[in-house]
Amino acid sequence: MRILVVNPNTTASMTALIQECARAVAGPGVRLDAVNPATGPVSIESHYDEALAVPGLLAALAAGEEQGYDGYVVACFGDPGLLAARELARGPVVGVAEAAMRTASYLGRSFSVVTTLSRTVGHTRELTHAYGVAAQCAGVHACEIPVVELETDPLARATVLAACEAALERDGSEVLVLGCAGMADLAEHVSAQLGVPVVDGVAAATLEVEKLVRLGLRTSVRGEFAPPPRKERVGV
Ligand code: 2AL
Repeated sequence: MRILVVNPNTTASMTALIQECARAVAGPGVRLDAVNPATGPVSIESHYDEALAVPGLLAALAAGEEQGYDGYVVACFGDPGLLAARELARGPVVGVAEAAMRTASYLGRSFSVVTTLSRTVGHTRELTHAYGVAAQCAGVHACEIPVVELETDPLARATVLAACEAALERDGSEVLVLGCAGMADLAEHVSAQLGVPVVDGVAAATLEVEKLVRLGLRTSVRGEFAPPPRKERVGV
């Protein structure tokens, strides 16, 4: 089985981290690669960034289809372009936000999300409704660390941990979801410190894709997610 993880931002060091965290959970017999687009924003933390990142994500997916991957992970917590990606790929496509939130819903009555900047909170809330888990999401909180600074700020780990602790306290929740693919390596540390399950979407989405492929399940092409209609798309 071959799984392609697409980091839709262009920061190669983050792609390497994502690949390492995805490979750490993938089962035997899974060949997993991670890529990022050559052009686009270095991080995705606004609607504008999302819109600009989607063409590169779709190009990476189209290349993956030519190379025969069995399934895909969209590794950004806004799940940008996820539905378009489903139209393009033969195999299943899972976003890290949807996988993380659905996984968290198995583990307690309520979960809290800790994300990067407060401007992404609204979009994350919208996703909880889209995925049908809004009733279980007790809160979405920002740690106010820009995505690229998760790698460079020596205080990032401590700041994320403090935001997670505050979120549990404020929401009275039982489970944490890390709201950025760039936090993928923090789940174990935060869980050990705070004594609650902490879900990283990169790991959750990787195993979700692996499960779907193993079950022989693919995106339905009966309706909405059929390949997009053939037509001229000027300049694309
Ligand atoms: C993200 C993410 O996962 N990758 C990225 O560039 N931005 N999410 C976020 N909430 O900032």
